[in-house]
Amino acid sequence: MTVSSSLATLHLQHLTSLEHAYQQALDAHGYTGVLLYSGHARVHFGDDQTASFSTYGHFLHWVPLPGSEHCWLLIRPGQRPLLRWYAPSDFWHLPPELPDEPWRDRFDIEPATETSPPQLPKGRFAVLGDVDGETAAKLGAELNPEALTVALDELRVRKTPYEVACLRKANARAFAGHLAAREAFDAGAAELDIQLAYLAASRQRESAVPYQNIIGVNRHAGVLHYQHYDLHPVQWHYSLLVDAGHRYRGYCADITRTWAGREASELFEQLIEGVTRLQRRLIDSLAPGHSYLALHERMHRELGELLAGHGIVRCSADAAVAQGITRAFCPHGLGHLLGLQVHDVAGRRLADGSSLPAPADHPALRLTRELEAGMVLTIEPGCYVIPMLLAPLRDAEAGRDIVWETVESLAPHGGIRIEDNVVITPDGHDNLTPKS
Ligand SMILES: [Mn+2]
Repeated sequence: MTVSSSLATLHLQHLTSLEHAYQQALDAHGYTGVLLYSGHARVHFGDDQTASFSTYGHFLHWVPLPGSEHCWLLIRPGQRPLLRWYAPSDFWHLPPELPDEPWRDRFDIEPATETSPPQLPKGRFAVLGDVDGETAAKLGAELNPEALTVALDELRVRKTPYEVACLRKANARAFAGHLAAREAFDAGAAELDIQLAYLAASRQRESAVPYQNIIGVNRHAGVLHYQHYDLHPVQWHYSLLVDAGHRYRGYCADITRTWAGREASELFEQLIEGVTRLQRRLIDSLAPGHSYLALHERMHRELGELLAGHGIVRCSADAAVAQGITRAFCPHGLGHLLGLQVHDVAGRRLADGSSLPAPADHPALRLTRELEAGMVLTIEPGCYVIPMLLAPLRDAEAGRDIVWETVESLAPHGGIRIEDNVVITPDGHDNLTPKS
């Protein structure tokens, strides 16, 4: 067995609750069953090479097979789930093998050498996933009906103990990578070498990470989704921002740390400390019933206090928020739901499916719901010097409240983000990210 017996047992309990929840959702929407497609990697145009690939979340919700392609899972209430497992005879590749784990006994497993879907019995079926209309029509199934998709998305919002255990494990592995990344930076490594140190310590290949790791040295730390890995070490070491995760049985970690380099200013070190403390205060207050939007707004107020307290703005915290100054220093949301997708489903919807959009002045906020026990989410306040966002303030009235000399002194450090992954419990919360 490739998994601990306690996790295997939790997985079986997870399947039991999933069977019940699917039964209710299918009954409520009048379906005989649903066929979930794993998806498959896309071939580049005019080429025989494929892009990296993520298996569909609703498929992974049942089976811990990230990376599996051309597989189908048929769910019918009261019957054993049918897994059509694609394992072609192929001497070019190693044919995939199912792990030897107890969950297999709960499924009817049908090995397939063809990519085609299983035949559907009589009844009203939906097919969910990256499937074309022709295939769905041949199956006689409704393709990605929205109401059912929304209902199944909602089942992923509150995590079972199995899912929390997987997310905790993903966090532990990612964290080992973060420590190695910091060590590599302290030893003078280039961004690419920091990335490689991260991958080695977290034991994963680059194509398996849940999202492209962000390894930003100096000004690159201020590029929110910085996408390159410089090959050459920098001369001056101001800062390192690493936003990087791990995928365990499909479940994603999403952790960010920012470290001061040898040449960092004292103010930047104080700001890292300040953002870290701000982040911990926000985490300390997490419990069911809180509005995530209110927490996001609190982040801005406390960021205003941090800017005022360190002489980066001359105005009050409230004035910094009101004039949009804090939004220029932190244009992203406080965080998002986390699970089988790094930005997990249903963050901006109510349980009944009605939408709960982000407010106009915080369009990037990915989670607008009230917190509930079982939700896993990130808390990731940031503070950056982003020239494109600060430039318009220079000539505006708000610009008079900004101490530009100090901002310029921070610019070579790029920015700061501190991000942990937290599960909401019935009486509070549990931080899944190891302590630094
Ligand atoms: Mn995140």
